[in-house]
Amino acid sequence: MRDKIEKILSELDNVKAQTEREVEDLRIRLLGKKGEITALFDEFRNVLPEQKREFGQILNKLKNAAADKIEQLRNSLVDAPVSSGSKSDMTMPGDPFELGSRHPVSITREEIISIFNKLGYAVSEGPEIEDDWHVFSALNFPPEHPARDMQDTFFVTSGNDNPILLRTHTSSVQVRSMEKMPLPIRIVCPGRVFRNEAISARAHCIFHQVEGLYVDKSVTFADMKQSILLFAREMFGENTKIRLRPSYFPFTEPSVEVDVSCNICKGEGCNICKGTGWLEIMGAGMVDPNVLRACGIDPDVYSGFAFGMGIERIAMLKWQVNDLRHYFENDLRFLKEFSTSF
Ligand code: 2NM
Repeated sequence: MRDKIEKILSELDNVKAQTEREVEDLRIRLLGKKGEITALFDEFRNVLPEQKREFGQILNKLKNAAADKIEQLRNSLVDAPVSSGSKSDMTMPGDPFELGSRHPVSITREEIISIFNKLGYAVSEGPEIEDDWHVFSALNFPPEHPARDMQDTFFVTSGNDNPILLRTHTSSVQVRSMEKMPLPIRIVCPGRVFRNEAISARAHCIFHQVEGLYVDKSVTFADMKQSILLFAREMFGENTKIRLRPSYFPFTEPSVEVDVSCNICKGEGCNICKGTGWLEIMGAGMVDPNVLRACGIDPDVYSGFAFGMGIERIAMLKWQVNDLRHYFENDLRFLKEFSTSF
């Protein structure tokens, strides 16, 4: 019996454990119902009466030493969970967390702006809640123009001679710039605009525009054409061609609609360009002398060109998105399609 006790004591001095399982196995082997120390207590019944005192003491010491050791091993595992297989393994790859991605409208807006930055245009911004003067009157809209109708424009206040409304284009920012900035002016105006329209695959009551304006002495239609061509080549590829069709806007004269050659079918005709080989991207024109005058600029000295495009439309052409509503629904399945762009 003495030998067995000595053996267990020396084992306790040297025992090590890596896991809680090993500690528990040791406890069961020594102190469990059929454990080695438990068995020694059974044997103790047969010890001679005169030796009972001595053996009783060393058996109790052994039992306490075993219990202490097990407690100590368990604590050392809690203090150092890294070495424990049942705790987290710090060598495992971390939980991935998803990075968000930029919205396609933001990506496109920044691409448009950066192209015009290279051509010397600064960015100018202004209020979304505007007055009639900056959205309509200064831009040569006649008093009875249909765009001034409740059907087309969201009004905040009505009734007085300069109602407050949500801007229907960012030309209002250009009016403010012409009123305040020193000449020459070369700016692009990105922003949200609002129109009282039924929502469909092609129209939305809120969308985004970039409008551009260049006013200086002797700015010509040829300057406008070349600037738009440079933009189109940067945006849609170096072989892109442009085509101007006569149009009408109250604020420009002459006015044009600008098409780019379809880079899907290379002009052959496909379902994106509806078989025409051309895609409409913007409106443009020479700023009407009435607009310059309304903004305090002498049209006999200065001239300018302006243009405007819908960002959603440019983004639809860029990525062949067929329904404008995707841009406003924030469906992650759609937004994740653009995650490669920074
Ligand atoms: C367009 C088309 C043509 C335009 C005109 C002006 C301003 F303020 F100079 F008169 N800003 N933007 C303009 C011209 C906008 O959007 C389709």
